[in-house]
Amino acid sequence: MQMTLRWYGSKYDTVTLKQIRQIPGVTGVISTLYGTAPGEAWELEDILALKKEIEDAGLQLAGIESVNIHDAIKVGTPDREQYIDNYITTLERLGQADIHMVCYNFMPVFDWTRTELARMRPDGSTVLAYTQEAVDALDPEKMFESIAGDTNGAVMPGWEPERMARIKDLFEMYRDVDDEKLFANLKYFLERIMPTCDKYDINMAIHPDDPAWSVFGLPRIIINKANILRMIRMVDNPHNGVTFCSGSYGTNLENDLPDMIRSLKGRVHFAHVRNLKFNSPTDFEEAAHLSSDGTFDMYEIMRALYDIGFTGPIRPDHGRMIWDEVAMPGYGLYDRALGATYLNGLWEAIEKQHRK
Ligand code: DNO
Repeated sequence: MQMTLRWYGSKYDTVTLKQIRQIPGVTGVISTLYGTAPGEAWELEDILALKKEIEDAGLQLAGIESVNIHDAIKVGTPDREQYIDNYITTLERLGQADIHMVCYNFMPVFDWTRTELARMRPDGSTVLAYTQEAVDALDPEKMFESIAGDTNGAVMPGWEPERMARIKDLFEMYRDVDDEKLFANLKYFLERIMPTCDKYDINMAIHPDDPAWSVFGLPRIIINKANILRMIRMVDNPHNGVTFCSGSYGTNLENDLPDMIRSLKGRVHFAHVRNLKFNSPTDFEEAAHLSSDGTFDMYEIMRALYDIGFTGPIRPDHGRMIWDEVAMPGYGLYDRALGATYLNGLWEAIEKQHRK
């Protein structure tokens, strides 16, 4: 595996490439062309400029998170052809730039969903949190406003204000889309892009829906072992793979995370590893990465990744806000650096134990 950190680019991130370079064992970053809209074909020169900036700082651009999917593709409207063509152009240019991992998601309307961005924990750190009760009491159109005050001035990926302004229309677009339609539209998209992925050796890594259940009555399909295996098999190509995100699949306590990883051998192209602490099955908060701070056994998660021979990029996921840092919720420097170091430590121990 290659340890990386997500980086939002010098225009948007409070964390610098120099700081990332100084975290022991972190050799790459995961980034994207922030400022592009879903559906646009990316320019090769913009991709190369991002790559050069990262390489000049002594790091590698280890993959893209995300190349977002236009809603026409998820809904399956006739204009999806144009947007798939644009997606293919972007993939070709990424391939030409020698980039081989692309993370994306297939969530309708909302990307990841949290009801609090700064819940205080007993140690004074703040974390992202979710309660089903809060979601049930909320008008979906008010979702964005309800958390907007806690973003520390950052634009949250997936929650861009332009997108939230169209929320009513988006809900209308998805009115007739159920799980089966969403699966069919995902299959159609994957079949169209796989030849390009084969040509340029690009691993597509679908991100799970977070939380791993339907919110506001919208269909959500990338939520559990049965569905993810269905997705892998319906387009049976090694480039059709997953982002294994422990914090997203882990929102549903019925998901056995190490078992899911083992069942996805050869198809885990990217890993997001973080821990959650449950106060009840429908109330959870993001904990430190350390197993004892939350609910998951992080050693078992890392061991499963090791056992399947995982070689792709991995990143600590959302961190707590600690030491008075002011940054994008979940994406400060300090706690993610602690997370990377801890995950590297687990990996070293597992590797050495295995060699004995
Ligand atoms: C949240 C992230 C997600 C993820 C996308 C992938 O912090 O994990 O926004 O990047 O769902 O497309």
